[in-house]
Parts: sequence; C-alpha cells; structure tokens
Amino acid sequence: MGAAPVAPVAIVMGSQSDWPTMQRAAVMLDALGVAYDARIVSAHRTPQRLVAFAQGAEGEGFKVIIAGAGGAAHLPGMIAAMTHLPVLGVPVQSKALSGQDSLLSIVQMPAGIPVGTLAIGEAGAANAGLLAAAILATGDAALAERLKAFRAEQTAAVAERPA
Ligand code: RP5
Repeated sequence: MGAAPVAPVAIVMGSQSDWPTMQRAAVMLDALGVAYDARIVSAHRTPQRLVAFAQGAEGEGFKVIIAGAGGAAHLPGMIAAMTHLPVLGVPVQSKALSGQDSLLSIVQMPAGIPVGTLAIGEAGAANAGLLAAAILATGDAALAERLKAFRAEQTAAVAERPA
C-alpha cells in the first residue's frame, strides 16, 4: 500500500460556522482538480491546535494555506507568523459588523509577515481557491491549462445582453 496522497492546499477556519463560506474555496479547488484538507483551527478557542498546525504545515506537504475567520480574525496572521508557506486570508462576514472587523483584522499585517487578503465573504473564499490554484499552477502546466479553461468557460457564459 502506498502513502496517502498529499493535499497541496490547507483550508482552515476558525469555526464550524465559517464552513458555508469557506466551502466556496473548496468548490473551486474541486473544479480545478486540486486536493485540499479542510480543518477547524481557532486562534482563540484552540490555540495549541493552531500552533501545531502552523508549525507542521510545511512538513505535512502543504504548499498554500487558505485561512478564513470572522470578527477578531487573528487566525491567518498567526498562521503566517509561524510558517513560510503563502497564507491567503478570507475575512468571513460577521454578524455584528458585516465582516469589516474581519477584513481589518486580517489585512492590516505589519511589514514582514504577509497575509494575502481576499474580499469579505463568499467571493473572497472562491477567489482564495482560485488564487491558491494559480500559485500551484506556476509549477504545474496541466493545472495552468485547467485554469485557462475555467476562465474561458466563465467568459463564454456571459451573455452580451440581459435576458
Ligand atoms: C471566529 O468567530 C470564527 O472564525 C467565526 O467567524 C466567529 C464566530 O464563531 P462561532 O461563535 O460561530 O463559533 O473565531
């Protein structure tokens, strides 16, 4: 029996309640044939799990990390502080402040520890999936072709006039 296949993308989120949003990243990766591993890792409720994940991510074989959280969203920044892998941050739309809090928590990183921050909510999660695939595609010609085909299909689906 061979070793279990390694997923190049980790999708992590602060809570089960983030999954409906973060699933949009998973859907994109599924469509592009990119394997991922989705996990709940909370910066505040499971800090030890956060440290273990971030410090072990490279060793697990991940190449890109997508991290989504809402409210006081420290997850992407804390992961970025503990790994050299690229971290894409998704601000999940919060109830109290509509995700403005999540966005500002994630985007305003100090110089030296980057988090590539996407839009608030589902669009951001979908684009995080696409961006993760684009990063991987720089070293994977077949994936680059699948990404081009995805764009071409998207373009073809836009009608010239409204129905
Ligand atoms: C954050 O708090 C999570 O990322 C989530 O967006 C938000 C609310 O979490 P729950 O109270 O729904 O678990 O840590």
